[in-house]
Amino acid sequence: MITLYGFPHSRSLRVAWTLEELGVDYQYHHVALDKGEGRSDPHLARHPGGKVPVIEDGELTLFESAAICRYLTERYGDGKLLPDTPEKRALVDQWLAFVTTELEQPLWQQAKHTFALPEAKRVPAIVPTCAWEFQRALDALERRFQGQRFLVDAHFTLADLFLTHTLGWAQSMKYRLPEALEDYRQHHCQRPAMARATAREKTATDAPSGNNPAE
Ligand SMILES: N[C@@H](CCC(=O)N[C@@H](CS)C(=O)NCC(=O)O)C(=O)O
Repeated sequence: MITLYGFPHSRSLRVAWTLEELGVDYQYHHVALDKGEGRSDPHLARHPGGKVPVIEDGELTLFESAAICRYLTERYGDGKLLPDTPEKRALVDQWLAFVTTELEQPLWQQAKHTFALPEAKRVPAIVPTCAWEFQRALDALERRFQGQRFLVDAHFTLADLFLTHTLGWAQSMKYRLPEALEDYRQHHCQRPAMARATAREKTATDAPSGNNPAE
């Protein structure tokens, strides 16, 4: 069975959501990043940077949320979450790269310099530049987004899953999204698989330590 190593409200939700969309069985291992568990030897053996998400699937250990979700859809998707032509799959990859490099990075920089980094490492003066960069990426997205329900093809793909998740970060960081994008985000957030993934994350987090699979 697949094991997902994750932490609530992090990028591991993308993986849990993908697994739920695909209907693939998995166990969720909560990595207590807030207690330094990411830097433990067992976790550093899974991810050299001590981060989440990571999955184990048989002999394969894989990190990086986009690579993991892409693998899962290739391996277990059976037509779900990926279009059926190379050209359309390339467009999904384009949006995955756009979301994880252009859109997410300014948000993540802002989060790091606001609360995520140790206080002594934060540079608060960078925050307005992050906001400016995020707005530029959002403007670029808007130039291509015509209020459609899906980014590629006529059904929900990984591109929509990643964009919805990342727009959720923006929304929780108090950015005001253009109405059409906020409508798109809210619509996809209502997918039952997203609710199941969030519930799964919460159950794993609330479980007393020792309920995780053995290290
Ligand atoms: N590019 C990576 C980013 C992974 C990442 O930064 N994960 C965060 C949680 S969202 C983490 O584990 N942070 C712990 C740390 O930096 O020590 C991905 O998409 O998987």
